[in-house]
Parts: sequence; structure tokens; C-alpha cells
Amino acid sequence: MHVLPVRPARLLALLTALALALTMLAVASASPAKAASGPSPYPDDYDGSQMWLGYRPIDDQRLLAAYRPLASSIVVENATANPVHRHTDDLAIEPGGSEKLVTSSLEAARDELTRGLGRMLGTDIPVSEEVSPGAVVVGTPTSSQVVRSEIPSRDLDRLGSEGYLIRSVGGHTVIAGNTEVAALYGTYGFLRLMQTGRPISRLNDVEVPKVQDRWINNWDVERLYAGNADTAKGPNTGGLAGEDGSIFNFAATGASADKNLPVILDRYVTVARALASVGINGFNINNVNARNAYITPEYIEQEAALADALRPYGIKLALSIRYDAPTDQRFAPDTLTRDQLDPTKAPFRDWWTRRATMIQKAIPDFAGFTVKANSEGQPGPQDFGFDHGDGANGMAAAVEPLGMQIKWRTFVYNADVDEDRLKRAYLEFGPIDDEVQPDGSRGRIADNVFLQTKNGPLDFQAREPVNPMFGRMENTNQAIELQITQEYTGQSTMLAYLGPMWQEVFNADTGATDESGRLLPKRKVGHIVDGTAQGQERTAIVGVGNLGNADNLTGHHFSQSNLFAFGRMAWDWTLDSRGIAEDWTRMTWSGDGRTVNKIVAMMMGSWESVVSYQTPLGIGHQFGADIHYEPGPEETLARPDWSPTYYNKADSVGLGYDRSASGSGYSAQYFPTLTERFDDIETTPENLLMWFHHVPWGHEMNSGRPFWDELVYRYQMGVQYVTWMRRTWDSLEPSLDARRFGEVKAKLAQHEADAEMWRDECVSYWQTFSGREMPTDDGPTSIAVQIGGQRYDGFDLSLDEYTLDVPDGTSPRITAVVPADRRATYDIVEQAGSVPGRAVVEVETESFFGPLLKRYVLNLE
Ligand code: BDP
Repeated sequence: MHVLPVRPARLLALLTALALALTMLAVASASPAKAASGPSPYPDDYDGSQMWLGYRPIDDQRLLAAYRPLASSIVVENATANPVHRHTDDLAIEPGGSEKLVTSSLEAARDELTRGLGRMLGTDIPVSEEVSPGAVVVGTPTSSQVVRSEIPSRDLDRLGSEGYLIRSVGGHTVIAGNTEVAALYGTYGFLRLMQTGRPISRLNDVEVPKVQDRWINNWDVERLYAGNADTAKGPNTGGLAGEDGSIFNFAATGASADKNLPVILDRYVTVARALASVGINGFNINNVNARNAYITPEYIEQEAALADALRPYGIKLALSIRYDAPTDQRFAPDTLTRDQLDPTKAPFRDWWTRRATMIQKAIPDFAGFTVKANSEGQPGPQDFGFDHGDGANGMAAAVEPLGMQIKWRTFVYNADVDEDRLKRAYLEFGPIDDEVQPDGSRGRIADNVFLQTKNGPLDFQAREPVNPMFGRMENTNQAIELQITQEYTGQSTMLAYLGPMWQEVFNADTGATDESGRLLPKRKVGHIVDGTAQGQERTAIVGVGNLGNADNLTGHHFSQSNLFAFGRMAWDWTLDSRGIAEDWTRMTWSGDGRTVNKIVAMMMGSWESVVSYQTPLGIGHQFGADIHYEPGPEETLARPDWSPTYYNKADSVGLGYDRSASGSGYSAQYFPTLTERFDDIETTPENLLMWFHHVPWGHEMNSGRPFWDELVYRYQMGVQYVTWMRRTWDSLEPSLDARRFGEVKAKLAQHEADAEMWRDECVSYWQTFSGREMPTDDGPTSIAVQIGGQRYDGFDLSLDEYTLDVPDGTSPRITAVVPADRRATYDIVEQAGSVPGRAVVEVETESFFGPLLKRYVLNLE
């Protein structure tokens, strides 16, 4: 027999969310600053502002006893002998600030050890000139006598300019690099060992980054979910106390007017420390839809102050610019006419040389410009009859004498190029890369240019196939661009740990071949990016940053983990995302094994769960217009290629965009092994199915289910994972500090409600095309229940409550629960005492991406 739905799931979830938010408020106001009550090592009012550098006191006595004799003094010879350049004479931290401006990287290292060791070990650790047992020595062969005498030069040679080693020598520890910044990286590496509870007694660790440029491109206000941005109205609206939500203040007004650069706010230094701790060495501070204000003299002076503050941490500044900036009247009298924007000619190049020189005078180590050209309304060389190669080379020539570089984005999708948006970038850039040059070499683009390419061919969707450009641009430097700020992965509301996504991206096989068609031995995306596949000498990874002015700097406490994971993977893309999650959790939340395991478990399935309830089985972009948070599967917008309907192609036959040989032919842009795989619906990985095929509703899936059923279950599974996360988080309350616990709890409640909204809106819209019944009895958490000798099944898992018609005179007790999936476990949480009455059953099982929890509320009537 089938059951009747009573209440739309969405309404109930919203009510729950509201109730939780209210409880939260009560908790927050009832508990002012007080010391940690439970086992959390952080105070209950801790706001998360130290990110993963909170250095919680170590409470494990055995660990403490092991560490103390091995970290009893700090030796950093000549710590301040080599001050970095400083442009701003009166550089100063905000009045009342608690961070400190340091003058050199070694001073930063020394201070970080003092702070970190002191807090973790619960006692001040002296700085000393003498190496005694237990000393932690940091230096370079230039700065440190100890490094010179104790570390053989052949060992140092292998480190290059950024690598480091950490070595136990006798009773002390030496942290060495060839540059001060490398020694600072080593210092953070050493502190991380202790923050994550690892042994430090017999160390011989060597770490060398696989990629040279490890950059953040922080989108200052647009698509910034880490400040006071009001996501309900779209990104970047409003401002708190005169700030606009971005991390760096240039033009704050009102109460924050005195907080503009050149004043250095605490948070800038915290961010510099956090970024250095994972090896980030470049910071492009503004959005790619660039405003010319950033290259005016006033801003350049402010940027110089910022660069001064970041410099000891090895972080170089970069800026995004508009291609047609020379025509902006605010630069008068130094302006060009539009006719002069010819990238092959002197006026254009000289203008940019002059501007870059002006910047370099204030910021000698300024790294260069990022350019979004001829994309989404941004100006570019095509407006003047030139192509991307000409534009990039024009800019490159302008800054080359200054030692700067250009990161030219390949996120272009001119509708005239091809009907299928996914094909457009490669059609534009491929020929430029292949072009034979006068000297017989291939590839037109200059050496100081990187083509900066998003991981997937569309636009930072939760799952995309790998961008076919990787491996296909053999003759040009390639930078990969990943999105840390969660534009399409739940913004600052949803808990989505992106480490596993990036691991999937870096490890994707491109199928790249050499000229004679033989598979390259190293051909993962990571190998293309780090240059080992095709021999590019300049390498870069760029993450679209998520730093704003929120107390915790990233909006959602768990978004910090994405910044951390990005940095760790930019340093070494082969790192395992679970290991990174575990490190981050120990560094950020707790050292207690059980707590850590639970948090890591929540993180590990969280991204796949977003995929599952938003865009399962490879359905492309399904977001409503502009906001990029809510679903809009039915929307057709002014531009077809911005429209969910363009991607889903829903009809009575099925769902998805045929990009195989029989469709748009996009699959042919890949190397042959991938083309073959994607052309055939049977060999296309299911998680990419609708990127490549218009999948018939009845198509048989690996599970044996018809596509429609599988699709619906995927949406439901995504939600059920969030339900499980929410309950798991609740169980952690006694072990965590109150404020952060409560903030995450409130977000999870909203997260669950919004995941349900995705499921319900998408499934009901697809149903108008499939015309099929909701599948009910073979989902992973499906059950049948037995009451009074009668069997009830047919539960639609998208609902929360069900009405069961129980014949008069029967016992209301549930006498049996039969899960459809043999691995599933259940719990009868509540029996009905009578009819009418209410019973509750919870079912838990494991999916391919993690645990699922489904709660059935049964109203017996
Ligand atoms: C899209 C964003 C838009 C960016 C664009 C880009 O919605 O704000 O400008 O990417 O990367 O995802 O240029």
C-alpha cells in the first residue's frame, strides 16, 4: 500500500532552520566571554579569526612531555639583519591592533615560533643566541652559522629557492632554506607537525614546492561570500560600518574611514601569516572584472603599504586590470584614444610600461597583471581587430623589461565561435598555441605570459569534466585557476570541503599524447600544470580567493579549510585531501581523535553531497540568474549560454547536453582516449553523463535502475548526507567552543533547508518532462514498516512526514522495519501510543560518498 504525503519538506525544513537560528541567538547572548568549559581548547567566545594558526594548547600529557624537551628555545641568528624593502615610511598597525609588523622573514619566523610554541606548550619559550639541547634553529646558509656548519651544501642545493628541510641534529632541530622565505615556510612546516600531533624527535623532512607561482586571486567584492556581502540580494551589496566586505580597505567610509590603507589592520597580517603557512607566494587583490581605481596613484600608494606588510611573508602583489584602462580619463593627461589600443604598437605598450613602472617604483617586487579580456563584457584586443595572442603579447612586451608577467585568462566564450559554449575557448586559443613561428618553433604566446585556465570548461561548477585545454597547449605556459570562494558550491551557507574536488581535478588523466600519438608517461592535469608532462618551465596555480572582512575571514568557518587545502595542494598537488582535512581540523578545532574523525568524515563527503543535490550525474549549470545560489532549472535568460535550460535540454526523451560525436562534437577536443570514452554513453563516467549525453529517462544505470530513478535518488541522497552532517555536528557540542559550534550549527540548518529546496525544485521540474512516478522502494534509505500485521511502503524519500492509514482496532506499534538496502541500519526512535499517533524511524546507511540519514515521521490515522 502507498502512503500519503502530508507536508512539503521545504516548509518543515525552513521552520526547523528558523527554530535553530533562534536557539542560536539565545545561546550567543546567554554566554558572554568565558573560559572553555568542555574539553575544547579554545574559549567559548572564540570567533575563528586566527584560522588554523590558533595554536591550541596541547592537552595530551604524553605529547606535551615528548615535545617540551625538543622545543625549549628558539635560535634565529641575524633575524633582523636582512630587512625587506619598505616603501611606506610610517607603516603602522591600526591603533589598538594586536598583530605586529616585522621587518624580515626570519623575524616573522622567530615571532611565529615564539607565539606558536608558547601557546601550544603552555609556557614562554625563550629566544636564545646559543644552541643548546632542545633548541629550534631557523636560518639560511647566509644568516646562520649553525646551518652552514650542520647542513651539507649538497642538501641545501636540492631545495632551490623555496624548499626547506627540517632536521634533527643531535639534541636540537635545524630548519633551513636557501632564502629567508624558505626558512619561514620550514618554520610553519615544523609548527604544523606539532599542531597535528606528529613526532618531532628524529626529523629529516625535505619539502620543495612542485609549482612556482602559488597565487590567490582575491575577488575583492564581487562573488565574495566572506564579508558582509548580502547573498540574498546578490553579491557585494551594502557595507558594514563603511566597509564593503572585502579584506583590504581602500575606500571605506563612515566609521571605518580611518581604517583605510596605508593603515595596516590586524587581519591583513593574520592573512599574510596564514597564507605563508601554506606557501602562497602571490596575492592578486582585486576581481578580474577590474576597476581602474586600482592603478591610480592614490591606490598604488595604498597598495605599496599593503605590499610592505605582506613582503616579509614572501607574498608578492599582483593586480587585475582592464585592457582599455589607457582610455580612462582619470589618467589624463596620460590617456590614449581607442584607436591607439593596438597591442602591436608602441602607444599601447608604452602606456602599460609607464603604468607598470609607476607601480614598480612603489612596489619593487610587483608580480604583474591578470587580464580578463573579451569575456562577459570586458574589453579586449578583439574589440580592435586583434586576437588573444596579440593582446597577451602586447601586454607581455610592455612589462617584460620590468621582469613582470601577464596572466591572461582563457575564460572566454564568444557566442559567434560555436553554438556549444564549452568548445569556444579551445577554438580560440588552440590555433595560437599551434602556430608556427618565423624561427620554426611553435606557439605565438610570449614566455612571460601564462594562459590562466579554469579547471573545467564551463565555470566552476561543483563537478565538471577536466578542461580540454590541459595538455593541448603544449607551447604555452599554463596556469590552472580553481575557485576557493564557493560561488557555485554553497557560498557562505553550505559546508563544502573542496579538497576532494581539487584532488579529482589534479589527478584527472588528460590522455595526453606526444607528437607521434603515444601516451605521455605523465599526463595527469597535475603533471601538465607542474610542467613535468610537457616541459613548461614556468608553472602556476591560482585560487580565486575567499577572504573578506568577516570575523573568521572566510564567512563559513569551514571555508577556511578550502583556503588551507588550496595552499597545500598548490604546494604539492599530490597530497591527499583527507590528510589535509585532518591536519586542518587538528589545527583549527581540536586534538581529540574522536572529534577530529567526525569532523573529517563530515568534510569528506560534503562536496559530493553538494554535487548530488544540486547538479547530479553531470547536469551542467542549473542556478537561477545572478545569485548563483538557488536553483533555476526552468530559466531561460537573455543569453542562452547563461541559461539552465541551455544546459539541461530537458524534454520528453531525457535530460542533458549531447556533446558527443553525434551532438556538438565537443568530445573531440580531448585526446583520443578521452574522446572515445566520452563519445559512448556506456563508457562515459556516470558522474559526467549529462555533460556528454542527452540521457533517455529509461536509460539503465550501473545500479540497474532507470536513469530517472537514479537521478531522483541522487538528489535525495545529497540531502540525506546533510541531515547526517547536522546530527553529527550536534553530537560534537560538548567538545567544541560555543560560539563557533553555534555558528556552524545555524549554517547547517539553513544548509539542509536549501539542499531540500534544490532537490524539490529540480525533481519536480524534471518530472514535468519525464512524466514518471517518483521512485520509492529501492532507494538507499527506503524501508517498509509493519504495523498491526500490515505492511506499509512506497515512501517518497523527498518528504519528511507520512500519513499511514491504520485500520480501527489494530495495535499502533511498529513490529518490523525492513530496509531496502541490506547495509542500512534503523532505529525506532518513537512508537505511537495510540491511533491517531506518531512514530519516528531513522535509517542510516553508507553511500559511495558517505553516510546518509533519513528520518521518517509516521502519522498514524
Ligand atoms: C563567473 C562569475 C563572474 C566572474 C567570472 C569570471 O560569476 O563574477 O567574473 O566567473 O571568472 O563564475 O570571469
